[in-house]
Order: sequence, then structure tokens, then C-alpha cells
Amino acid sequence: MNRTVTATKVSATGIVSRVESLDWAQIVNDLDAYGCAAATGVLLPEQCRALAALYDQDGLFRSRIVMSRHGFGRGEYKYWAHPLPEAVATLRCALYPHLAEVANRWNQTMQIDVRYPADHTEYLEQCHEVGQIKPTPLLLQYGEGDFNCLHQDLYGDLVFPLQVAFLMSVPGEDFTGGEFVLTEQRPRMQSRAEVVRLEQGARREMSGSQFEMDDLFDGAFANGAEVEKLAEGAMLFRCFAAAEAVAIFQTVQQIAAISPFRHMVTPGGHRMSVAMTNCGRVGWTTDRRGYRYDPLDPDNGAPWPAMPPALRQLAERAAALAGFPGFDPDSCLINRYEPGAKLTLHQDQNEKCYDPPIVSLSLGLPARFLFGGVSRNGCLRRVRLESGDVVVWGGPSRLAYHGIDPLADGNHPLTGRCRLNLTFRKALA
Ligand SMILES: O=C(O)CCC(=O)C(=O)O
Ligand SMILES: [Mn+2]
Repeated sequence: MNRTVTATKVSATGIVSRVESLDWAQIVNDLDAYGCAAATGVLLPEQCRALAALYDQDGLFRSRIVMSRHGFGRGEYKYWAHPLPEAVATLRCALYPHLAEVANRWNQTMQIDVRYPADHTEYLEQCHEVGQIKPTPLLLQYGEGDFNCLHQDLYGDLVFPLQVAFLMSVPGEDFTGGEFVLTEQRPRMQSRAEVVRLEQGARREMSGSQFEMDDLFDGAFANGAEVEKLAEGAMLFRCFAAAEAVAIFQTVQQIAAISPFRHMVTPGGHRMSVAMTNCGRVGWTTDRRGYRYDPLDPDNGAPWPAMPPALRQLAERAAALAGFPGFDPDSCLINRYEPGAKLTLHQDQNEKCYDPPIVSLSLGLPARFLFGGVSRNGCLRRVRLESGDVVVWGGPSRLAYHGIDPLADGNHPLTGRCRLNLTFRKALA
């Protein structure tokens, strides 16, 4: 820590290109689904070391906060002064436009009027106009036993809703413990905490290769909840069917061998991007004549394949867990999404009775599931559904609008380049 390195000597080399080559689709996906995302490889080990070594050079900082004096915790941090080290300034400028896009989309969804300019300099100008002229990037230093109490970082009236944290030290070598905790305050519910463990795998990756930096906004549900309430009557059970995934996939292949996947046509004449088939006493179909349940597969005129008892039981178990015991589905619509395929917001309303819930099981590539209220323009939740996840919605959520964003390309070990979704319904009275 005693090395004298001047700010300008911390090179910003490669930062812009490494920020640009991050997997932004994944980061945006994770931010939408979890409110946080992890990325590695932006700062090189030598850049981290050089930045950390600046901590003792008081001339580079505008103020020093000793956390225990304010009841903030134990440890300290310093706000960088102008001019920021080139590496910090470059990082901020390069990250900002990507995050501003997310922030603007979120505000639009939440019907918040504020929009952020695409360019960081322009946003700084806006801050300066309202008197927010001090730089906010800071460097924290924790010693043994130090901690930082739960808090939000809010300065002034203009607040950018996303933050990025970089870890300068190597977990496991330079320190142990020191996990990063994020909490989500949920309206009328208890807060949800996420502990970001800097696990050995991550450390190995970081020290064994180029990476020493880790964005602490990690989205891993490493030890997070397995059950998530999406709304009243709507539950997400993560990994619920993970153990049966292979068997279910094989079952779907057998069903598709009898009633193949096909792209149906909506009453308006649009070919659906999702390919569909069914099993059960009746199957959901659409054509120019409308949406309906039909006991026969219109493509071959024969009954749909029967619903295998193992599938029916799995749906029944999930429904019971969500508070809908005795679910007895008579129809299972099977959707196949290839990259780009989507399902626009809709309600499942072709069933005779809305008392039984809908049970939806995902296999293969992850997707972003949109879940809203019972009116089309209500607030939307976006959750990432992974292979084995099950969502149940019923009761007050039975007619909730829902949909699937265009599927991102990928390759899943079980299904290859596609996602399968099975929705279990009680279609007949
Ligand atoms: O694919 C999904 O997760 C949703 C499917 C769906 O909503 C439907 O088939 O009606
Ligand atoms: Mn649906």
C-alpha cells in the first residue's frame, strides 16, 4: 500500500473494448430477472492492483469516511476527487450507455417520467446544472472484521438507478468472508436477501487467468430462495422438475412423434412463432376459425396422445404446493420456442372454468417470462425461467396477462437450440 503511483499511471488500456465485448444480452437479462448481474474480465489484475495502491494517496481523494464514526459499519472509504484516475473515468463512461438503456426501459415500464441521456457527459451536465458537482466514485478499504451496514447509495435529487462495483482484491488470497449482500424490499412482503459468495470456482477463474475483477452485483441464486411469489396466487418453483427433466423431455419426443409440433395460425391469420402440440383429453388449437380446445389433432384427425400419469402428477404436486390442491388437468399444451420465438402478452381464457390454476413447466434454454396483472397495462414482472422451473398461477392471478420475450439463442444440453414449455390446464368443466 505504500507504493507511490499517480492516478495517471493507472492505465485505462483495453477497458472500453472489454466493456463492449461483455455479454450485454445476458447482463440485461439478469438485471431484468434478478435486479443484478455479474460480469468478469473488464479490469486486468494489474489495473486492480494499481487502483488499490492509490488508496493511501490522499491528494487523489476529496474526502475520507470512517464508517464507524457515522454508524455505517467498520472500515473506510474515500471519494475520488477530480480528475478521476483515467481507468475510473473510462469505466464509468463506457458502462453508462448500456445501463442508461436499461434504466430508461425500466422507467418506461414503471411509468416513471425520467429518461437518462445516452451519453454520460450529457448526464453529468444535468447533474451539474442542479448543483450535483462532486464525483461519486469511491474506493472502499476493509480490514479484518470490518463490515458495511445495509444502506442505499443516494446522493441528491438526480439518482441513476444502477450501480457497478468492482472487487480489487483476490478473494481467498487477499481476504476471506466479506460477502456482498443485496436486499430487495418487496411491497407488503418481507425483504429478500441475496448473498453473493465469492466462491472458490470464481476465485480460481479470477486468479488462474486474466481476471481479478468481479462485478459484485452477482445474480446467482446460489443460496437464495427456491420459491418465489410472483403475485397473489402465482408462485414460481425454481428447479421443481429438474430431476425429471430428462424423462419429461423423452416423453415430449414420444408425444411429438404422434402429434408433431406445428406452427398454428391465429384467427387474424398470423403464423405463430412458437411451434405447438398437445397431450390430454383435449388440446389447445387455433386457426382462422378461432381459439379452442379440440379432442382431435386437426393435422391427423386422431385423438391427441394421452397425458402420461407422471406429467399429470407433477402438475398436481406443483399446484398443491401453490395452494391449489386436487388439480386434475385434462390438457397439456406443449410449446417449442426456437431462438427469436415469442409469445405476446395474453390471458389463458379458453378454459370452461377459471377455478383451477395453470401450471407451466419449462425445459431447455432459459426464457424471460413476463407476468403482469389482470389488466393488460398493469405492471409487468420479468423473470428468467430455467430448465426445470415451474410456475403456477390461479385464484386472483388466474387471468393474469403473461408472455415470453423472444428467445435468446443458445445451446442447452438437454434440448439443444430450443426451449420447451408444458402448460397444464383444466379445459373442460
Ligand atoms: O412458454 C411459457 O412459459 C408460457 C406459455 C403460455 O403462456 C401458453 O402456452 O399459454
Ligand atoms: Mn398462456
